[in-house]
Amino acid sequence: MKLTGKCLLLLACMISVCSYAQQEEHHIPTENKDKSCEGSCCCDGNSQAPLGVMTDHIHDKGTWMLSYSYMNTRMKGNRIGAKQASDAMVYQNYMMSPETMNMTMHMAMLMYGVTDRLTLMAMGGYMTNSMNMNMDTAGGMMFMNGQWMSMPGYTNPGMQTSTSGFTDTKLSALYNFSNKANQRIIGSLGISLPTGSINATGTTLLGDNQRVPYDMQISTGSYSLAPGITYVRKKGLWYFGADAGADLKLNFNSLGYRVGNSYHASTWAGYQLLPWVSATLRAEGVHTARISGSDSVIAIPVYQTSDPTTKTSNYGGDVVNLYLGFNFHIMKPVLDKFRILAEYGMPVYQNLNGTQMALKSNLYLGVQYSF
Ligand SMILES: [Cu+2]
Repeated sequence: MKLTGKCLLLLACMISVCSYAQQEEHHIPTENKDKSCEGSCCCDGNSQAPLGVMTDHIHDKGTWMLSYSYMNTRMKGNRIGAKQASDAMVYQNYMMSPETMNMTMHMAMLMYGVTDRLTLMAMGGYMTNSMNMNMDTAGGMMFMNGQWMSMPGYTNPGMQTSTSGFTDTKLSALYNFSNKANQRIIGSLGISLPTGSINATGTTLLGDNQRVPYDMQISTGSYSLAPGITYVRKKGLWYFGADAGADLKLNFNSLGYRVGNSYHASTWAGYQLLPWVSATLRAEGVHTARISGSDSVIAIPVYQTSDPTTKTSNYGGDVVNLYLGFNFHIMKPVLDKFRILAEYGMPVYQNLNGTQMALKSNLYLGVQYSF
């Protein structure tokens, strides 16, 4: 019932947009009809969506875009549900407590306009994860010969581990349903191929070169489908947008588990401060489901009672982030082919399943080159 209503509303919107666009076609003033604005508009100046939204624009037929993005996600401390949890609280159920985690990705993306409405996109990258863990030093615990032993007076230095490798490869198609010059309605469909590793090794309780838990792996090991819809509109120096999408894992991976599906929605507003720079504010909500199944190497009792990141029930949850962004685009010869974008976000709400590391910040930096 609810879904039918939403579909009808969407259909009505699309029909009105199309008929309005047809009416408007004859009234577009000539100065707005420059080549750069045909097919994929809202792209003039800096009126582009913030960097964290990747499905906001398309390219004119036969044109390309190459981009590099740097992405950094930091986590610090723990949460049990929506509440902050101290190490002492984590130690009530586990011998170890994650302290910080740092995820960095270098991502390359290529876009190509097949027609003025259809753009294809491919992306892949290289990822590095690192994590620090504290150990229950109050109990003077030490892990020896496959078990925890009490050693009064002993202070455990904790544990560091890191992994790195090439990520999954994502291929997407983006289609603009809108005819209007000052807005876009882009439907997108992506497929992610599990080219990254789920066998990455690092330091665990059992020593070096051990397979690390799920969050330290580079890939999910599953094929996934990513449908999405993005709306962008420009009005004077302002621009607005919203998007919603999902990442649906299609199969259990070769190690016998499936990372939870995720669903996201965001909305933003941008304002052109100067001809070459605009600022954006964005709110984003993300829901991630739990992991199904488990990796038998990770699901052993000694891990499960020691390290919260080894338990599949400690994955997934809801997070709301607020982002501030800047888009730079200088409309001078040569320079107009480049765009520089930056976005920084922090969570304002997080409610996580079980005991988990809390998100602290997301940073995105990108350079885009159109040709
Ligand atoms: Cu592009």
